[in-house]
Amino acid sequence: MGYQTDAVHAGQHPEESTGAVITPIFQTATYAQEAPAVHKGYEYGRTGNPTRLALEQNLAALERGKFAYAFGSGMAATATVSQLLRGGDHVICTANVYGGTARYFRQVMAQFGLQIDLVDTSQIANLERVWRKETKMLFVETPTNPLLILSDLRALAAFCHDRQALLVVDNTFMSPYFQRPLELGADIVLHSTTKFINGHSDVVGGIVITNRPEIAERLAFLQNAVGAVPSPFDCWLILRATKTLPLRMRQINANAMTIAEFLQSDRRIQKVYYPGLKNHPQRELALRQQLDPYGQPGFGGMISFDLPDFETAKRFLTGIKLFTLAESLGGVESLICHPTSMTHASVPAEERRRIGLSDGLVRLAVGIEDVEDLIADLEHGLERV
Ligand code: P1T
Repeated sequence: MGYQTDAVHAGQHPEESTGAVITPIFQTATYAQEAPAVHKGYEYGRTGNPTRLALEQNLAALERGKFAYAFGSGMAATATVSQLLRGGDHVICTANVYGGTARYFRQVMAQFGLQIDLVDTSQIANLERVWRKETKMLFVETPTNPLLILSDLRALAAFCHDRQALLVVDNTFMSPYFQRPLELGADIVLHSTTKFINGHSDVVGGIVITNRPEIAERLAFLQNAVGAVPSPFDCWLILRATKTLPLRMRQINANAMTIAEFLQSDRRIQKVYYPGLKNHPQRELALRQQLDPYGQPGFGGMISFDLPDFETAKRFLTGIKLFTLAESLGGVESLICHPTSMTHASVPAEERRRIGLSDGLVRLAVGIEDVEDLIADLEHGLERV
């Protein structure tokens, strides 16, 4: 089926007992059994839920994968994927990941004996430098949060598979509409569904998708054994949102391109980070790797730019009204954030400097509003710079 058809229909069919067109919210913790171990495929709400299953099947289809498992947050998805590993194993993670991901590996998994290196995964030489015989997983975010640095997924998949390690990709920033890492050779894809997939800033959730049956079996086990599962209502809200994912992503992408060009033409802004800009150092990779299901390139809705320092950024941010100052991204409404004091505050200052995340950096998550209104709002902020 075509991608938009899958977005609307995959995993869903009229409900059998009533004909309800929309998959119901099966708000139940448990299921009646006819006799011990005789049931309709559902035993207990943590183990399985029909609304959750519909969402999982829908998102598997959109990532062009076979198996998907839903979680209560993006971090719960990352945590469950990391439990595929054992103490003593070594993980390499993209240095400039979402701050919470770096915090999780450094401050939680390290306590369980996992060894971790954070490196710039855009350069394969960096992987060769830290690779060891214990390296079992490469955890990549592309483009990164918030500096929009890309990693070449096809090259990384070949590199990992030569060495019997798993390539895991956090695809939150592109959404499956503009990037499908399984098609490029990744073993596992995960998302914070809180972002573009749900797209309405009203649910926190996560999803993990794979094509490999042995990984799927272990993930299904962990989903039940660890239990970081989402509620049926949250699954239903996300399932409702994925029907419009292609429409939202196209509008977000068009708005973001216009805004990135506007920002780049303004002399008060030092540097704009957006892979769609002609001078982005990795635009050629973006054109190869970030494609919609119909083969058209897309660059997503995330834009960052440098103002001279924190004080200037603060003045700019207090002049903004339509973009809401808030963490998160991917909703229909535009958000703006100051990574150093907000999303990446848990990253040590020295590490932020090392990866080039300046105190004056501002991050936009562009929504679907009229782009003229968004630009007028940014102009108000720039008057204070
Ligand atoms: O917030 P949660 O649903 O647990 O997802 C964590 C997460 C994972 N991966 C990426 C790339 C993310 O951006 C996030 C969460 N990010 C923000 C809240 C933010 O404002 O960047």
